[in-house]
Amino acid sequence: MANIRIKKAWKLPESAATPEDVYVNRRQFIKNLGLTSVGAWAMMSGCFNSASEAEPRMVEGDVKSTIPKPSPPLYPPERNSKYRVDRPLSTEETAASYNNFYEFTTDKGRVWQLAQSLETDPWQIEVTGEVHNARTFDLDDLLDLFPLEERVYRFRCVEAWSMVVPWAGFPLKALIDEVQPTSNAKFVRMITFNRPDQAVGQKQQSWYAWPYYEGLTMAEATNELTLLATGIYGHALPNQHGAPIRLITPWKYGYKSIKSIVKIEFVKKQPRTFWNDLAPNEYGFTSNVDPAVPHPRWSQATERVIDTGRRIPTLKYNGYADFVAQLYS
Ligand SMILES: Nc1nc2c(c(=O)[nH]1)N[C@H]1C(S)=C(S)[C@@H](COP(=O)(O)O)O[C@H]1N2
Ligand SMILES: [Mo]
Repeated sequence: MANIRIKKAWKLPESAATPEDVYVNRRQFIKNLGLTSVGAWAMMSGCFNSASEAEPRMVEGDVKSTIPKPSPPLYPPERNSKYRVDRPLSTEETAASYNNFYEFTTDKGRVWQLAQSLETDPWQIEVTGEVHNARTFDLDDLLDLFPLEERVYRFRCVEAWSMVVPWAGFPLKALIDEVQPTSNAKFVRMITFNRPDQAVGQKQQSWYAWPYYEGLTMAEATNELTLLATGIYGHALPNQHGAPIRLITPWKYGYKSIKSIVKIEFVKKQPRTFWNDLAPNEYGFTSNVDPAVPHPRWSQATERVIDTGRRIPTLKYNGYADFVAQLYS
């Protein structure tokens, strides 16, 4: 009896869910609310109703209306041809209308509409913890300090879709050199905004452990591939890609590439991460792309190119073994 009710109650949210979250969604929701009785389920349906009353702000028009214009002298930055990919670029409209950004919705096709309510200017990033020069930067301070470059990278989501896009950004290492970590700093922890008033998914999907948090080892953070991206396709990031600044670690599954960062903290111990806390058996801390290690619910041997739907073989470290394999030997 209780089982039937659970299935029913989940019918709606699950239809909108993605492979990445479909299981944890249900499990975590039940765990967090301690839902064991029919009474508790009645309470929950009340919370769904009130959530759906708050109409999220949506943009009119098509995805092109959400894409910023190039704005010299910053955008477009010069392309660094050291980082190239032997596959065609994804089209900008495809990449900008197929996103994971749970702060807004789990529906990849609607993130671009809902994410426009995030206010990204002004924006500050606090850099703190085990560093000699702890400091809060305005986004403009970072753009003054660190020259942008364009890099074409592969991008691979754990859900087995992939794209190739030109990011604009600067190496995270440049910021690390600026703030001077102490010898105690062994890991970097990064955190996204917490603004349920601007992010309807944070408001309505309260069972997630907002704000989103991620982490890297110092060796990963200072690897030359690791970017703080502020732009894509020759202009500033549109909100759906994590404006105004997000991480890019192209050899790791996409969930490591935390969006809309507000805090970077240098710490002694391995930090916890959002997806690992939700489903430790499915999402690890390191999370390197590896075709030989299946996700518990699907193979990682191939990936679906978002532009064509074609499946291609997945490469170890997403094709970046030359840059990062030595980190894991
Ligand atoms: N703050 C935050 N960062 C996030 C996510 C998220 O839900 N919230 N999703 C991650 C996942 S699962 C992926 S695949 C990428 C998607 O980046 P894109 O939408 O720019 O392609 O963002 C990552 N960064
Ligand atoms: Mo992802």
